[in-house]
Formats: sequence, C-alpha cells, structure tokens
Amino acid sequence: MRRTVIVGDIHGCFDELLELLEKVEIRPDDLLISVGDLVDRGPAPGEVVSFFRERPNSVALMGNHERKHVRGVFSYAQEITRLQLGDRYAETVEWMRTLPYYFENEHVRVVHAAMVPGIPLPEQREEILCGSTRGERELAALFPEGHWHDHYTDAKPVVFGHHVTGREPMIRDGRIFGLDTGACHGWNLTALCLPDFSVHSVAARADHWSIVMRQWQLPVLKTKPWHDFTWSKLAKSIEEFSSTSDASVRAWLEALREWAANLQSALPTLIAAAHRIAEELTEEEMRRHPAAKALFQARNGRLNETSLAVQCSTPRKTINLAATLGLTLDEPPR
Ligand SMILES: [Mn+2]
Repeated sequence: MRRTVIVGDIHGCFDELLELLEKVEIRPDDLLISVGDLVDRGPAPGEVVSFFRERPNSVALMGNHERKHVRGVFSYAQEITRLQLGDRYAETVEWMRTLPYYFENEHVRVVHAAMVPGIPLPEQREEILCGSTRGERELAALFPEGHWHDHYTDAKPVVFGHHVTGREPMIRDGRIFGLDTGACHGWNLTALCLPDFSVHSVAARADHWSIVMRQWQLPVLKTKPWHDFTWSKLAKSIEEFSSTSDASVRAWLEALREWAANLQSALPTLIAAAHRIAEELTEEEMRRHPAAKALFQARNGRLNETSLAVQCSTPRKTINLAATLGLTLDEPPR
C-alpha cells in the first residue's frame, strides 16, 4: 500500500533525513512530503534540495526560510546558505519560487506554519501558511491567547512544522501534529507516516546550527561590500564583528582595519601626486582628466586632506581616485 511520509523541518540535515527515511523503510511509490524549511542552519542544504527535486513522488512546501531566499530577505543563515550552494544558488532559488504553500488530500492537510481554522486552504494567506514575520504577527492578532490549532475542530488531521515543539513532536487528539523537533539544533528529525499515523524520529548528529554558524563566519564576512562602506561604517562593522571568539576571524578583521588605515593615510601622497600632475597639464587637459576636481583644487591651492576626504569617502573611491593619479593602493585582505 502506498503510504504518505511527512517530515518536519529538515534545515539542511541531510544525513538525518536519509537515516529517517531508512528507518521508516520508505518505498519508491510512497509519497514523501516536507513541511518546508529544507534549507538554512544545517550543513547540507544542497543535498536536501537535490533529494526532493530528484525523487519522484516528493513534495516540499514553502517554508518561511525558502520564502526569505525567494524574496531576497537576507540575514546570517541565508548568507551562509548562499555560500553553501555556490553556483547553484540562483537556480535553486528559482526552484523555491515554485513551491506550494500547502498540501491537501482526502486524508490530511499539511502546511508549514499555520492555517486559520474554518477557511479552506486555497483561500488562506500565504504569509500565515508559511509563517513569515508578517504572517506570525497577523496570526497573533487573530489568536491573542493560545494557538491557532486550539481552534482547529475539523476531523481531517493537520500537520505542520515551523515551531520547535521540543525533542518530541506535538500530537493532540490524533488530529493535530507539530513535527518540528529541532533537528538543526541537535534534537530530532521526525516523520509522520500515513495511513497509520505512526511517528518516527532519529537523533540529530550534532548541534548543527551552532557549528555552521561558527564555520561560516569568515567566508560570510569576506562577502561583505567593505569597498563601499563609509569609513565610519567600516570601523563600526569591524568593531561589531571583532567580538567573536574565533581567532582567525579576529586576525582577518585586524588585517582589514590595517588596510583601511593605510588607505586613509595615503591622502597626503594623493595630494602630492595631484599637485605634480596639475603643474604639468594645461587647463584643457585638466578638464578632461578623470581627477579633474582634485587637480583644479590643487592648482587653486584648495586641495588639502579635508577637501580630499570628501571625494575619498569609501575605500573604493579612494582606490579609484588614486588610480587616476597613477597610484596603486592595496586591495583588502583575501
Ligand atoms: Mn523551521
């Protein structure tokens, strides 16, 4: 008999997913459903996504984490996933765009986060179904006390993830199933099998999110647009990230601080170069020169560190202006 196997929030925990599917003895014709949140926080989001895309009879719902990628809402977890997926990232996000917000057949309803009881699934708001920040707010306004599922009285069971229920799933009345058992936080990955509604879990192999968070600190830092930060933002960011206990991250930030200091202390050299060039050029040649403004200021005796700092408000502007004056300044540490 063909079964339906519904898995809670996987969050890139691929080894646990394989172990769980082995444990439930999944067969090729079984329908496999993910409640959503295939990616973010765990070590292997690419493998999890590929698995769902390649396995016939598989459905992944749109979780709030997929939706963040689709909408380009980036915090640290999404920056890490983008690096983990590398070249495949853009194409994977295009696939995420196609994910459904719910699954329903004659036996069960599945959503990522929540639904408003009494409203058919096709009429529910996507934000509420997937548990986006706005959806959570709307839901809290609808149910100021307790949970949406306290009001779910339909006979048809409803299955969801999104809120970690603890190491054990939340099962109420044989109709309400919360399956997010915190796999990415080192707890369990849980599956519900239909038609017998049996529950199966495997233990997470590690507190993945805290490991991944540490591991990707430096690679994520290196992707920040340091070139285009103003000097004050740059200093503030270095300060902020330096609170880490990771020595390699602190060393890299120290090199970045030195790079910024060297660029800023190059202003007198730029001024000297501008004076030299201004002396050699005619007024017409100066007008066509890419550093025309600095050259005219030099000729008129108005070029000093204060006036030049206005034109050199970021590392990139400083490096570019130096280049037009024939000077090569350092690129940031690799
Ligand atoms: Mn989740």
